[in-house]
Order: sequence, then structure tokens, then C-alpha cells
Amino acid sequence: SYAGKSIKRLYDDKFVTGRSTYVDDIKVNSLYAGFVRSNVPHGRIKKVNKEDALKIRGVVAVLTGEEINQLIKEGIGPWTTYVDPRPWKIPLWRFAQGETKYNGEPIAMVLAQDKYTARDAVEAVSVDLEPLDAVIDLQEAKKDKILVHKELGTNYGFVGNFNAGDADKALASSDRRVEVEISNERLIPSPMEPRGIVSHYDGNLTIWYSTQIPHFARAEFSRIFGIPESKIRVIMPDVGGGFGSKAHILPEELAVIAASIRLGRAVRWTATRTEEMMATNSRHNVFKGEIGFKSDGTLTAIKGTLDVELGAYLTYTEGIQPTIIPPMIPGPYKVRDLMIKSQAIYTNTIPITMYRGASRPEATFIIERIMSTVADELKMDDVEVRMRNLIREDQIPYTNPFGLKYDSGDYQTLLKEGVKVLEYHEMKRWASQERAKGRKVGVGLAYYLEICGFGPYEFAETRINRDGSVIVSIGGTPHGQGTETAIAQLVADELQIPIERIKVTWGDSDTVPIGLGTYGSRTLATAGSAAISSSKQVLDKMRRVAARVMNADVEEIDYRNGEFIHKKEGRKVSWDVIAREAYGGKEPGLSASVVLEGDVTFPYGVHMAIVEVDDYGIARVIEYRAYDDIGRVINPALAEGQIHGGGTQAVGQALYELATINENGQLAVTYADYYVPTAVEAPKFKSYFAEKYHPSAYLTKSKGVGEAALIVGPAAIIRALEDATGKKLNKTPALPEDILQ
Ligand code: MCN
Ligand code: MO
Repeated sequence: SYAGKSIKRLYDDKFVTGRSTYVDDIKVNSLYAGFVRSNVPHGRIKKVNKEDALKIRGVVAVLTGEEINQLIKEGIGPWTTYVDPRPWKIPLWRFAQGETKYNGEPIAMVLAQDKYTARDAVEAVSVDLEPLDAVIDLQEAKKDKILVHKELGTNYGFVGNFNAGDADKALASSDRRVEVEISNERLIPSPMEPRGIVSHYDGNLTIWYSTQIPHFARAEFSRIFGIPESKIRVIMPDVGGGFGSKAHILPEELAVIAASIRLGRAVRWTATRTEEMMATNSRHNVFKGEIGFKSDGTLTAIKGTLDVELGAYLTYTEGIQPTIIPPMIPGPYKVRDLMIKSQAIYTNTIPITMYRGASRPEATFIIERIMSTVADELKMDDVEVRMRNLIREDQIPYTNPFGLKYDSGDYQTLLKEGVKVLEYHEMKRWASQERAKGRKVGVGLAYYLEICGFGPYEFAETRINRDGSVIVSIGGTPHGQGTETAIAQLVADELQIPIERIKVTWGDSDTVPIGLGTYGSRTLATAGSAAISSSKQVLDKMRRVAARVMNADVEEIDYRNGEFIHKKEGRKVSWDVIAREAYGGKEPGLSASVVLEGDVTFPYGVHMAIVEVDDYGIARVIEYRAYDDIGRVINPALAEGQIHGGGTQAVGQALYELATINENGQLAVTYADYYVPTAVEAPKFKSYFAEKYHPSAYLTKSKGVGEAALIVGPAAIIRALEDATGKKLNKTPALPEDILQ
């Protein structure tokens, strides 16, 4: 069998030999779009001066917001599946028209014969802008003195109260109370491939799009442009990473589509790195509150306010954060008295979108900082405090105070095992010996429980060709994870044929009828289970064909390793013969498609970081170790790869990555100003998965792992830094100035 083995990724040849096809590689005779951007954080657009640009040879058109928006019937909206729009205050978001709300916002579009001319044209367009009062700072925005959107009457996009039990009473009766402030600064996800789109219109719309959500995009384009889905085809070619940031839609992209419809031809745009950095800011939030605990380390209450920054508009995905962070704050712990006010606030800055982990890194950082605070206050060991608070095995399945149902697990045993496997106590001792010699090294751990595998459904189709080879279409949309290989493993096991005979495809709305996409570490569980189910169905069909071919009843036929066998007589017919016979005859064709329903699932684990700080306060993560229960592991190498990637991004979030915005709302947009960890900063990794795993309810028995290390890593790294320096650090990133302060 294939499942459980580290099968090499099936489709990587093209990537390592440079034959992959990203959006920018699509050859279509097209115009090139360029965007003139606002250089003020808030301003009235008085006039777009097109003349000079139109004089340039090769410039075809310059379009204003008014002209583009004529084709955009409805604005960008939140992800309706997960965000209840009712409590939200949502401004209409289309292409900037009348006013610009953030520095860097596109305010006019140029179309030219080639991309160099498009750049020249962008330079040649001048816009008369009258600056208006702007609010850049999150705390300032909360005062509601300067409004980002006058028509909303407030900067608060969302205010919700997440109350469980009685936090005030629990605080009053706790042995100790401590105030906490825990925050994450603004980040910039950095996929290797920037965003890009090609839109071709010939009565039908064909859109090549670097996205994680082709079907959702099709539905949105249909709604926004008023064109039926049957006339829109969204194709996701190879995508060079997304990390959650390619699950939303930009006004630039709508403008490209609008221009292609208006001009009746193909238009393309590939973001420059600068544009990419401006398109995807994420994760700025602050939690301020008070916690109560007993002298034995039992956490009794959490009360506080969570502020989540939105930037100037509500992106498709940022709406999730203020509603998923609070219910995930209790995490794997027993605390049941919580009062969390969650608010999302507009500012005149680049709109914020989701980034790997989306909500669970924030919730995990908050609760793990709280656990470490309790440990410090009581001078208890980190492991002991967590052990005291973890939900017991006999309490699982467990309904958390906000109603989330933790499906399966044994949190305490995992911690016990993890501490051993990761050699936590040994490394702590080692670090303290090294510190005695003058080295600033430290060890820290953090625990996480996360929610993933988001349904409510996913699609798969298994099709057996006439030559016996197999095509599996999935509604998931892998873009670097390698999930397609794991799914091929599952299907090969189900059909008992060599994996080489299976091709997995995805990401074309004309060939895959429906799909939710890849995000929230859902794809293996959801699309994998749908693929198992559709393969079972198609194998049943094969059995019926075999019975007909072999002149027997279906019950008389056994199937094993590519052969149909008559149970009593021992006669055999091969897979390939049955595949051929299935085309024609009474029950032609061999395909089955399934829309499988599924619910969320909760993996968990403990991660540990070893850090070293030099005399300049520059920190390095030397080693990163992980011990996780992710249900059944289908491909250990792929799963470990996710820990390595997520862990490296955790290093970035914890130590280096900070998106800086000046008082004019201008983002620093080069990698000279924004420091993404490279291979040099990547730690040495050790990743283990619990052998006695706790399955999810999915057919795969798997849970997700795609975000785990970025969910828990920052908390583990910050804890290790505290161990190394003796400083209290409650935010990411912890920069040299924080470490040396
Ligand atoms: N896996 C496994 N056994 C399990 C669980 C997972 O073998 N029990 C393997 C899967 O086969 C797959 C990988 O681990 O190769 C991740 O699977 P899963 O947890 O289902 O996550 P998804 O496939 O849904 O991937 C999404 C996840 C998310 S949400 C972000 S963000 C992220 C991440 O994947 N973005 C990535 N990893 C990324 N990796 C790359 N290279 N590029 C991105 O943009
Ligand atoms: Mo994600």
C-alpha cells in the first residue's frame, strides 16, 4: 500500500526543470495593464490627466475608476460561507472612484501593447488629488475622530462579544490576577510567484488566475459582473505559493476583467514584487486584558479586548479573524470563564487579508503567552502549567466554552510524549549550562490545538479511461503542498493499482464542476476523502462490468490488485480488459463523482525552539522540533515538509518580519526593508508525528498539518527568546531593539 509512505512528489519534474506554467507564462495575444496608485492615504480624486500617457506609442487606453466601475456591478464582498455579514459594517469596495482610501490604492489603469510601455504610461499619468485627513494608527482609529468611510459613521467594522461562563466572578475568586497585552504586528506573506491574471473576452470570459479559489472566484466574478457562471471559465495554472493570501480578490484584478470585457480582447497583469507586497498585508492584532489563576497554576478566567486591524476595506478573508480568534483562545485548555470583546477596525492603510493559519496563530499566541505568564508568575515549569490545564482524554470529544466540538485526541499524553521525544528538559539544562558560560541561548516550547479541515463539502471525480489509466479531479487546489501526491496514494490503495497509472487534476472550473479550494489545511481530509469515495464507487461499477464480462453475478466476483477473479472457478480478467469492455455495452463509461460533506477537525501538538542571540540582539533559531498528532499521516515526507515551511515562516514572524507603514500611510516595499528568512536563517528541523494517532471522522482518518508550525511556532520561539535573555516579550516580531531594551 502507498498511504503512510513518503512517496516522492509526482509532478515535480516540471518545476525543477523550469517547464512549469505560471500565469505570466500563459501565451495569449494580450494588452498589458498597469496601475497608477495613490500617494496619499486618503484623498479626493479630482482629475486623472490621461493626455501625456495617451501620446506614448503603444498605449491603448487609460481608464479611470468611473470607467472601470461601469462594468463592475457589485463590490468585493466577504467570504459568505464563513463570515456572517449581518453584524458587519462593510463599505462598498470597487475600483477607487471619487476618493482614495489608502496609500498605494490603484486609482487609474493603463493598457499598453507591452509591459514596458505600460510602466512608462503609469509614470505619465498624473492625478490631481486633494489630501483628506487620514487615520493610519490602529489606536487612533479606535477614537473615531477621523473616519475612513464617512458613510459608515464609524471605523468599527465589527464588534462582537464572546462571553462564556462568568469571567468577572471567576476573576474575583481567583488567587492571582495579572494584566496581559499580547500582539502581532503587520506581516507580508511572500509567495515566490506574485499575483497575476489574464482575462480574455470573446463573449465568454476565460480567466487564468493565480489563485487558491478558482470556483469561488468564478462565483464572485459572476456576481460582480452579472455574467452567468456557465460563461466564465477560471483556470488556475501552476501557482507558486499562496499561504492564504491568494484566497482574496483585488480591485486590480476586477479592473483587468472589466478592461477585457470593454475592449473585447485579452488583458493581463502580473504584480511586481512591490505590488505583491502591497496586495497582501496581514495579521495585525492586539489583545489586552486580565487573567485569573489559582496558586496551583489552574487558569480560571480570561477577560479582555481583541483589536483586529482591517485596513481600508474588508477583504474576502479578513472577516474571519475577529470571529474565529476568540472562540479558539481557550485552545486545548479547560478554562471556561471568558469574556472577550472582539473588534475589527478600519484604518487608511492597505487592506488586510489572511495568512497561513488565519486566526489560529493569533489565538495560539494569546493563550500560549497566557500559559507562560502563569508559569512565570508562579515560578512553575512550562510543561507543568500546561499539564494542569489541558483537557483530559476522558473529556474528549469536548465542547469548548464557545461551542466548538473538539473531535478526538489525548492532549496530556501527547505533551508527556512530546517533552520526551523533543528532549525538552535535556535541552533546557543544556541551555542553562551554556548560559553560565556566557552564551545567550534559550529553549522554549508551546502547545497548540487548531481547527482545520473546513467543509462544508468537497468534490472529487474518479474516471477510468479506456486504457485503464485513471484521472482524479479534485475540488481542492494544491499550490505547493504536494497534496495531489497524497491523494494519488489514497486512490492507488483504494483501486489497488500502481500509482503511476493515476493522474490528479484540479483548478479548471470547466473540467472540475465545483470545489472550495485549498486553505485552512483542509485539502487532504476533504478532497482526499471525496476521492476515496468516488474511487470506491467507480470500482463498484467495474465489478458490475466484470460480472457481465465473466457471465457471473456481482457477488461471485472478487477484486484484488488489478484482477477480477471468479471466487469459485478462479477465472481471472484483468483491470485493463474490464476498462476497455466498459466503454460500449449496457452500462457505458467508468466515472463517478462525489460531493462529500465534512466538518472541522482538531489536530494538536507541541513544538520547541532553540534560539541564540548575539551581542547585537540579533536572534537566530538554531533548531526547531515538532511533535504532532495530525491523525493518520498519509505521506510523512510531505507532512514534514509542511512543518519545515511553516516553521521557517514562524521564524520570520517571530524575529524578522515587520511591515512598516509611515505616517503618510506608505508601506516600505522592498526586501531591504522587510526581512524574510532565507535558507541561511532556516533552523535545523526535527519533526515527529504521534504513532498512536487520533483519527478525524474523515475517510482519510487524517487531520491537517499545512499551517501547524506557523500556528504554534511564533509562541515557541518567543518563549525560547525569553529563556535566552530573561526579558518579557509579548509580541511578534521581537526585534533586536526589543531584545536589547
Ligand atoms: N498530509 C499528510 N498527512 C496528514 C495531513 C497532511 O500526509 N495527516 C500532507 C498532505 O498530503 C499535504 C500536506 O501534508 O501534502 C498538507 O495537507 P493539508 O494539511 O491537508 O493542507 P492543504 O493541502 O489544505 O494545504 C493548505 C495549507 C495552507 S492553509 C497554507 S496557508 C499553506 C500550506 O498549506 N500554504 C502553502 N502550505 C503551503 N505550502 C506551500 N508550498 N505553498 C503554500 O502556499
Ligand atoms: Mo491557509
